[in-house]
Amino acid sequence: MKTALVTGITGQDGSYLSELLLEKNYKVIGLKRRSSTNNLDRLGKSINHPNFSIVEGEVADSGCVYELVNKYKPDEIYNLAAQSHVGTSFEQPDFTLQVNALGPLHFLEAIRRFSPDTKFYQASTSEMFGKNCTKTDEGNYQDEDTVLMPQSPYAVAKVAAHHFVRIYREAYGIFGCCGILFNHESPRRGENFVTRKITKWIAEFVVWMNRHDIHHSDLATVDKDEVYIPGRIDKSQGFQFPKLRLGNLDARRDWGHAKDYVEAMHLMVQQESPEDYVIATGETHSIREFLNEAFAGIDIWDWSNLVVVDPKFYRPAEVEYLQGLPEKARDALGWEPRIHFHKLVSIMLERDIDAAQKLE
Ligand code: NAP
Ligand code: F7E
Repeated sequence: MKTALVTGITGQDGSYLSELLLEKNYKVIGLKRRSSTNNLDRLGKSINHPNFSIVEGEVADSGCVYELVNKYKPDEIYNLAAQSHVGTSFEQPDFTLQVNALGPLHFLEAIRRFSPDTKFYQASTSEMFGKNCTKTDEGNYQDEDTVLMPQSPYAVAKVAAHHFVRIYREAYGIFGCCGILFNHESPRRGENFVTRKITKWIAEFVVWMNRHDIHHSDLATVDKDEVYIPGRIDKSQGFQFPKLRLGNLDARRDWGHAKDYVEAMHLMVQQESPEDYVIATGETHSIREFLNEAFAGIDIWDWSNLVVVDPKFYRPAEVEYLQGLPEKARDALGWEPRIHFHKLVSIMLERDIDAAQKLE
């Protein structure tokens, strides 16, 4: 039985990856940082599995990481722990660098010193491409050869980690690989990422409409300049609903489903030699298109008076265009995404509506 240490176990990807590895008969050790509240909600399917355990640890603490790697000497380490919010990285650049760049360095150094046969997976990201894409007559895209041009402290930290993995691979022969994953979402996505923020808002809005007997025809009269969507009875508290406040609606992302993407992580680590792979769907959509698709799911075709563009959610520097070309992963790993944009939006919306209705 193989042992895998998975950092970031409480996050979206950590939860799906732990389920996949347990299905494959791994012993999974999940690394969780100390927290004053219980944040194991996403781990419902793994937590009571006999081959699953949790250890507490902090990836920015080198001593802690060295001790863990030396103690368990796992067959595989999947380093998913990160301050993963790009917007937050502008407010906490120093902390983001410590966790996202030094964290992986600590693991590589621990592997070099104490467990050289351990295989290492690093969660790299499409954010590393930042402003850049490869331009062709057929269209623009990013792949493994596209030059990295990060646009945020988050991305700079991830680029540093990406190069650390390459250097440890070349200098010390460590099996280290990086998955350059484009945005991937799911019903378990954090609520302050744009996709989940939208589907959760719509779900709560639907429940509010039903509770207050608001009909689609009532929405036509909602004033674009109002902060709230008024109810039919009066405008007092409870009879009004705050509009959805978002930032840049024109940025484009290549969105896939996290469940598909954790399979790619595992496949990369099973290869003979360690290499880096772009993981993406190959499609790009704007936030506006995500809004169109999600609102269409509740039969709203014009959402312009329900959504407010709030500069508070703009980033000091933005990544405008992401569209991955996952040809290498398809050819070498046999990996292809099963869930594309339309299905992804409907899965997320349905799950959020279910959850909001249960809370009623
Ligand atoms: P996520 O839901 O935000 O999960 C991040 C995880 O890291 C959480 O478990 C978090 O713990 C943990 N963590 C944060 N700081 C830590 C620290 N100092 N020490 C130990 N653990 C710490 O992110 P995700 O979407 O699952 O993404 C997983 C990884 O892939 C991240 O590295 C992210 O940067 C990268 N990535 C994500 C995407 C995407 O679209 N989802 C795309 C490319 C790359 P708490 O629960 O305590 O906060
Ligand atoms: O933003 C715009 C925002 O925060 C997507 C992380 O998993 O994927 C994720 O990073 C776009 C940006 O994801 C709001 O400006 C508009 O253009 O959902 P996001 P992200 O920044 O792409 C990459 C691959 C990672 O590696 C990261 O870890 O949406 N946007 N309005 C908004 N974004 C947010 N969060 N909130 C808004 O209100």
